[in-house]
Amino acid sequence: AAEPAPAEPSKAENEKLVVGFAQIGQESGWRDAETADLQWYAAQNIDTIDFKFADAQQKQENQIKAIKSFIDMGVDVIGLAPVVETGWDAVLTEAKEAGIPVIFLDRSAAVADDLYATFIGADFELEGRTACDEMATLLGAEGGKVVELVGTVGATAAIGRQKGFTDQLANHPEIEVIDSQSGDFTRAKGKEVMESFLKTYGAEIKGVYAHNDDMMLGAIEAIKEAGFKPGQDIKTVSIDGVKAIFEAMAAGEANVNVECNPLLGEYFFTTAAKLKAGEAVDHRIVVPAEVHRAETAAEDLPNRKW
Ligand code: GYE
Repeated sequence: AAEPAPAEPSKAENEKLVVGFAQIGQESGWRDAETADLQWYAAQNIDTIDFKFADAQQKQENQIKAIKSFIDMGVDVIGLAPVVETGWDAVLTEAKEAGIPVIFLDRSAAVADDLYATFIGADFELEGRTACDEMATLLGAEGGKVVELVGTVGATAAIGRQKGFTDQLANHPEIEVIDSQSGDFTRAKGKEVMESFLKTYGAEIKGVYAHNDDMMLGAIEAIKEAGFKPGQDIKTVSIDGVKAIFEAMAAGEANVNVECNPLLGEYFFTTAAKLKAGEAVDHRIVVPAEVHRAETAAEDLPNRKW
């Protein structure tokens, strides 16, 4: 009998777009959605993309190790979500010397312009200013005291979200931020910090601004356990747009969400392909977003993609 025809040879490895991505970890629902979207996009394009994914478990040193191993492998493009903004010069200089372009995805780093090709991500200061305007609307003419749950200290997303909100307070003198503490973008720490805010300030607190939904979801638990009604006694504004915050809004336990889009797979890989081909890309690619409020949360819920 004739031998079966050999399977179509797969595209030679070196013809594929080989991309390494140094992910931060799994601190939030937002980041899980981002990772899932990157992996989904790569899987859809398995014939043309070879995706190497590293989870740094929240540690910068692990991200640096991952980048070094991507350089050793000779990948075409490196992606990095810098956990904090500083401490990247040495490893990014190595990537540059190896001729490998670097994409900052979802957060940026404080380095010279020639150490990275582009930063793809949201406008965090705009998110912060928007959050402040929304808080002002929720608190009305009377205004009130607000506490702030800050993201990871030194992270672009935390720096910008704090600055935007603080700058915008100039237009809302009736609002006062009485305390700001980091909850590291996690639900558990958000709850812990909110518990301590409630112990210190109790019924004085009229609003909570959280740099992400996970911290707000923790804060909502703390508020309920302290005997207050989140969404009523204490108004909430948080950032990201994960399903759980839409559920909380639909249940009347949260008020406003400023969306930040984690579905960055297409942005990331199409930009990486251009870089491999030697095409020019914008040095800053802003991912747009929207505001969602409790009033429409129940309708919005079935359409949420993350
Ligand atoms: O908002 C937060 C995550 O860097 C934009 O990081 C990202 C932020 C996101 O952990 O939930």
